[in-house]
Order: sequence, then structure tokens, then C-alpha cells
Amino acid sequence: MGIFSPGFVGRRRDKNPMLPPGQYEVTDFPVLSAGPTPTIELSDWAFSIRAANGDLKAWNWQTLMAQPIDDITVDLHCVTRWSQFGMGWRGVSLDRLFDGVDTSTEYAMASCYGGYTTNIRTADLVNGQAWIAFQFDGEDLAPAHGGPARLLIPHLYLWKSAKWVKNITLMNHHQLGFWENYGYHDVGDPWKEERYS
Ligand SMILES: Nc1nc2c(c(=O)[nH]1)N[C@H]1C(S)=C(S)[C@@H](COP(=O)(O)O)O[C@H]1N2
Ligand SMILES: [Mo]
Repeated sequence: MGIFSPGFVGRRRDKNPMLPPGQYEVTDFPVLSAGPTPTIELSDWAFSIRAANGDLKAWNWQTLMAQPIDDITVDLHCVTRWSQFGMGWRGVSLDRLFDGVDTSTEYAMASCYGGYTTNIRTADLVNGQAWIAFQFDGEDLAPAHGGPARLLIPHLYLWKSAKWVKNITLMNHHQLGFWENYGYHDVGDPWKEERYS
């Protein structure tokens, strides 16, 4: 007789190598918001980037749509442990919007319509890793998922992908965003399981 509980020993799942540690697969793209979904008319929509020296670059819907648009197919990983594979998005690369902006600062803060914030390392926003996304699965991005436009940073846990994003500020000092203030990880790499700090 062993001392092991039979339900516990020998349980094995065929682990999908695309699934980061502690995650399981979903196919229904859950909605997770800390507050109500804001209503944003496209005619009122604006997005800006503030450089550490205070310089501001801003776009309205028309000038954003005039940028080169990327088709993006990515896997997304939420800290609440769901992952979804092969999600199709369209958006504008932040590299394009950072053109002419000094991105050598270490820290960035994304702020949203509705007040949500999340801090991100500037290094995680550049080099083809992040977009302002406005379509998902061939449709305009649903308001609940951040429409008209959200940040998309697929290589980090999804709480960093700020919905209804309004501004990104580059900073020389460290500051915590909404969930980071409650103990969520500063960086949030799902492959390192950086859930909490
Ligand atoms: N503005 C805003 N962005 C947000 C959130 C939020 O509450 N407000 N929640 C974050 C969290 S915790 C997650 S997991 C994802 C969820 O995105 P989804 O609702 O499209 O799945 O959005 C992130 N971005
Ligand atoms: Mo989340």
C-alpha cells in the first residue's frame, strides 16, 4: 500500500508546449474588466504618446487609420490562467507611433478612458512587440474587449494590454499601475510565470 492519494499520483496531462506554465486553453475570449465599459465615439477618440521630456505626439481616429496597418496572429495569456491560441488582430505597430520619440527611458505607463492604468517596461513596447489594435477576428474591436482601440502586448500577461488606451507616457522613474499596485508583477512575462511581485 502506498501513502499516495490515487487522484493525485500519476495524473498527467499532455502538456501543449505553446501553453505557458500554469495556463489552460480556452477558445471563447473571456471579458475581464475592473470597471464599466466606457463609451467612446470615434469622433472623440484620441491617443497620445508623451515622451520623458514632455513632448506630446497625438493621433485622432483618421490619422491613426492613415498609418500602416499590421495583421497580427498571436496567442494571448491571462494571469487568471486562460490562454487562447491563434487570435487574429489588426492594428498599428507602436514602433510606427514611436517614430521620432526617444524610447531609451526604462519605464512607461499606459492610461485609459475610464481610468485604468498599467506600467510596462519601455523595452516591451518596441521592436515589433506591441500594437494599438482596433480589429479582432475580422470585426471592429468590441467595446467590452477595448474598442475602439486597445493596447496589444501579446508576450506579456493580458492585464498589460490596456483596453480603451488613451495615452502612453515614457518615464525615467518607476511607477505602478492599477493591478501592479495590488501586487501584480512589474513585468508580467507568462513564460517566467511572473504573476505577482
Ligand atoms: N482599461 C482597462 N484595460 C484592461 C483591463 C481593465 O479593467 N481596464 N483589464 C485588464 C485585464 S486584468 C485583462 S485580463 C484584460 C482582459 O481583456 P479582455 O477583456 O479583452 O479579455 O484586459 C486588461 N486591460
Ligand atoms: Mo486579468
